[in-house]
Amino acid sequence: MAKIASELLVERLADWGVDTVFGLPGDGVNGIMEGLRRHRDRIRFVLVQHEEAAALMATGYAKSTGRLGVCLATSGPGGIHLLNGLYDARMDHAPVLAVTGMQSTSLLGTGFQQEVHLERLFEDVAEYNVLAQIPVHLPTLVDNAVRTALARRTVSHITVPVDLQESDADLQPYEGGLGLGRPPQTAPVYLPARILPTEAALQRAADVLNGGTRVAMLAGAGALGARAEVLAAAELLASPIVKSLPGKAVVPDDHPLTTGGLGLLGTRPSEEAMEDCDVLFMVGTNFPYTAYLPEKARVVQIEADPTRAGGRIATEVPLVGDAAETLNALVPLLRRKEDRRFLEKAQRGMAEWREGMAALENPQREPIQPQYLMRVIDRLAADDAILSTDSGTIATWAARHFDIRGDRQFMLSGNLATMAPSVPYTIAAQWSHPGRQCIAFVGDGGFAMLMAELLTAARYQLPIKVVVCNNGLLAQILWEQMVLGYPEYGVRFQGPPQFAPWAQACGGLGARVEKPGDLEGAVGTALASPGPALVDVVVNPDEPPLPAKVRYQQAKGFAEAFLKGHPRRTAIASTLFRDKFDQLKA
Ligand SMILES: Cc1cc2nc3c(=O)[nH]c(=O)nc-3n(C[C@H](O)[C@H](O)[C@H](O)COP(=O)(O)OP(=O)(O)OC[C@H]3O[C@@H](n4cnc5c(N)ncnc54)[C@H](O)[C@@H]3O)c2cc1C
Ligand SMILES: Cc1ncc(C[n+]2csc(CCOP(=O)(O)OP(=O)(O)O)c2C)c(N)n1
Ligand SMILES: [Mg+2]
Repeated sequence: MAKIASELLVERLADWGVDTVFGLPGDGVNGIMEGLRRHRDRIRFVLVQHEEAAALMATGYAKSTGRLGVCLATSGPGGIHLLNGLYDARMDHAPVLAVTGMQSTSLLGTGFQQEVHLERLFEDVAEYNVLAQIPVHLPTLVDNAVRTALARRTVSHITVPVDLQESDADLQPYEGGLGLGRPPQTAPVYLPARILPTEAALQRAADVLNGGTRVAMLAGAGALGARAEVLAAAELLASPIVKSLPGKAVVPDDHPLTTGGLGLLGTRPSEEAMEDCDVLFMVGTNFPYTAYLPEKARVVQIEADPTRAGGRIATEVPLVGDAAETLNALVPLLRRKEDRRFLEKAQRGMAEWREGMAALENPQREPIQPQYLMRVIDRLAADDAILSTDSGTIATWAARHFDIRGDRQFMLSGNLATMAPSVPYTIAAQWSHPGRQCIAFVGDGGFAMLMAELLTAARYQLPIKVVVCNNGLLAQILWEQMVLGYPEYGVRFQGPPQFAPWAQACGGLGARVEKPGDLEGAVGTALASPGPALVDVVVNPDEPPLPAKVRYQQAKGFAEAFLKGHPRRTAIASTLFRDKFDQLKA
């Protein structure tokens, strides 16, 4: 059997260590599918139901393993479907390669069926973006694409015309030109460089940090591999560790040095630490909500990408380097702070905050409080569970009522903030971490968008767990409308939809829970079940995801929406009253 050009592409991906391609075939990639079939001992093809999910799986694979994620889609509509997942990868700095099909070279420019120029469409999302033209350069295009994705933690894209995919691998290119270049021959090698700030820069940073009396650290996704170093620095500096949401797993939530998150989903002591600190120490974060950053503090930042060092706030010492290595070099220059009052105040605030949050996890209340649902999952999940959540109020409950402990990981679509990533993320996480518990905590709106992927989980016997926080509406947007002073509009589905029958139809376990007393049993059974399992939990739709400090404008908007005739004002007011009552009682 003569080798076809697609095999050059597939073999080279395997040489790079790629073991999985998430995708869906079509007439635009039949040649590549044949290449994958011929090399199925080296790379597994995971068939999905929707290409958006394939791209999100590639992103989830990259986020949960730190390795390159790869997805495949056919020409035209297949490629177009990938886009949202690719933007998620790009914006959260996950290395992902997309391979797509393109119409035959002989037809390009004729407006043929599915002649969508994906290399133009992907111009904005893909940093390396190329239309392959001849077999002999395919390995080099793969080398360039993979190296770019890894080095810049971004998206690469190769689109391959169908005739090229099926052509002989040794088909020779046209000859011509001045003959100054050979057909490329490169190697599948990328060795990351070690980047460390200079001694002088480290000393400047240490001087600012040692000079502060109230240092607050803000740690983000870039510090996920630097737990010990972050803790060592914070301990010396007597600094509360505030975490961005994607950085939730940097340190455990019950560690005495952390005050949890910052922003709308954050905690009050984190907000206060930002307001009162005299030095802000940012580590591996590009935190976007600048209104939550201090107005006056001196700023030191550790950031791996020089283009983002100092990119959010006026920064005195932007240190370019890896979080763990830079902290290792910096810690010997730090003096242990004797005055630990700033940290102690944050710790008192945090103890109070956690009590207030626990009071909202009331197991008696009916309908079920989403906070209670999240805490039940937290209590029953393994110490190395991987939890993914979607955009919506679910993100608030996950931020505040699910604790990182042990080796738990946490994923969400941070900067794109798309709905529906967590079922695909969870499938990819389960695929790459077969022994771990992988849980998707989703809203009814987000789950319905990509719920077909339960079929994918069942097809590959992946024992993923899905918990639907089912309020029958797009709650996040309802609350946003109210904060703006608008009564709700266009956010309510017809009753909380039924998802358990769908899970059963996919061959998994499916349970519906409406009574709080049934919750622990149902979640426990799902977590223990050997196959995919879904628990559809009807929760209180009137529970607002309140910010830690309600600002005047937010309260005013709420009141205005009530006055303009919000249809559920009585139910919402009664929920707010019961929340306050539970907290006072505690
Ligand atoms: C519904 C919803 C609500 C949200 N609410 C909040 C909220 O209240 N609070 C919140 O924090 N977020 C929230 N987010 C997420 C938010 O939009 C941003 O995605 C997030 O704040 C960015 O976190 P980050 O800076 O840690 O991650 P990123 O933006 O990914 O930045 C990480 C930085 O670390 C750098 N880096 C990577 N590796 C290293 C390394 N080894 N060493 C050093 N640097 C490195 C990267 O170059 C990058 O600049 C929400 C998202 C959703 C979907
Ligand atoms: C693809 C996409 N469409 C729309 C939005 C805007 N949006 C953000 S959260 C949200 C509601 C999500 O509803 P659901 O999944 O039910 O979660 P809930 O807020 O009800 O907990 C919407 C519509 C988005 N972020 N992404
Ligand atoms: Mg909902």
